[in-house]
Amino acid sequence: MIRSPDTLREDRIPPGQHLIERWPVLHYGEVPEIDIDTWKFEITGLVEEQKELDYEGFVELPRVEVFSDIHCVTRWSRLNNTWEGVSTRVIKDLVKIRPEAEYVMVHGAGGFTTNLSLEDFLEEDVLFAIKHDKETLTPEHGYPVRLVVPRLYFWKSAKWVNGVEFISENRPGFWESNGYHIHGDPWREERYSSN
Ligand SMILES: Nc1nc2c(c(=O)[nH]1)N[C@H]1C(S)=C(S)[C@@H](COP(=O)(O)O)O[C@H]1N2
Ligand SMILES: [Mo]
Repeated sequence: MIRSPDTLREDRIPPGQHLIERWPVLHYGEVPEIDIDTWKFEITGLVEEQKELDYEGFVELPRVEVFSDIHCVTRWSRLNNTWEGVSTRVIKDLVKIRPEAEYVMVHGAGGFTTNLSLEDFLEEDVLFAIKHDKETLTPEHGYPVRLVVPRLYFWKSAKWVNGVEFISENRPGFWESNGYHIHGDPWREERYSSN
């Protein structure tokens, strides 16, 4: 089990956050209906050869478990989450990325996007999760696959993920184009782009 480093802090609640026990559901638009038989995960952009996985291929990949805290920009934090899924490092190793690749755009159903530096994307505690606290993700929380980026605000943890695109320059994703910070470190309160 990989422990996200922020869970080892003496005070685990970032500035301006408060603790909650339940797990709220937050997203733009409707919960998409996903047909697992036609679902695809695409690895595109600055790669030597694009790669596509179906659900069977995805769940056969080696898994990791990550223990992390959730910090939502709307000021709630939920501690002690266990995730199971595929490390972003395993996904990266399925392709040969070009040296110009320095950022990623993660894509979700309905055209959702979120941007990350390659460095943030490849941290040890970042994964494409299929389970939360031992249970398969529910549709509202991102079934079949969601990204989890424990060290950044939770809007970066894209639900209903269907691909990752390697890119050379940083570009804002969906929430980042709608007022949220381009990076989103909760410990520095990188909440909004006016920061
Ligand atoms: N596809 C998609 N993923 C998304 C969002 C969204 O609108 N669409 N919203 C983000 C935001 S703002 C938050 S706070 C978290 C909420 O995840 P939860 O509903 O599992 O708590 O999902 C993130 N992932
Ligand atoms: Mo959010």
